Amino acid sequence: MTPAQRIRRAAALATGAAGLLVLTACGSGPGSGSEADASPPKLTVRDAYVPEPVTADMAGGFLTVRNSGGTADRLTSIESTDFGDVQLHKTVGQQMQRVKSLRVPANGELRLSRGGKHIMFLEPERKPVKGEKVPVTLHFAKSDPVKVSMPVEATNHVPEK
Ligand SMILES: [Cu+2]
Repeated sequence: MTPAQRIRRAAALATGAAGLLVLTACGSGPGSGSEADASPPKLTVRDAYVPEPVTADMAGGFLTVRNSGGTADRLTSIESTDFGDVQLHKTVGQQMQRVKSLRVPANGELRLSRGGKHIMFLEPERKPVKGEKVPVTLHFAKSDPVKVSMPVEATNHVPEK
């Protein structure tokens, strides 16, 4: 949001003249352009794969989101026509925990990998088999959705570095 938009939004929410005065005083002055200087997030996805699951009720998914922009973003949700429920998980000790979103740092990457953060595919339409592809759409807080076709690999597959 630009400072002008923020002021308009805030002004629309404010109900009194006093509030408007305060907001005007807090508005951007010359020289406060730090946010505008940073380039927006620019995302690319690579190394996506789904190990063929051992059981029929869930599967893990891994990929790396690279951000070459100057602003961080967040992976907020994932959907797939092949699964009724897709969650974002992190691993704490031996336990998996659901998280609401995962940060994609500016000029950095979010790496999902075995034993760490991962995609949890639940309620499969049918069990994914090696050689197939799992279509997913990644949703981000700032960037447009990204569609990825995740290849199903062998259960013990480890990606090359
Ligand atoms: Cu999990």
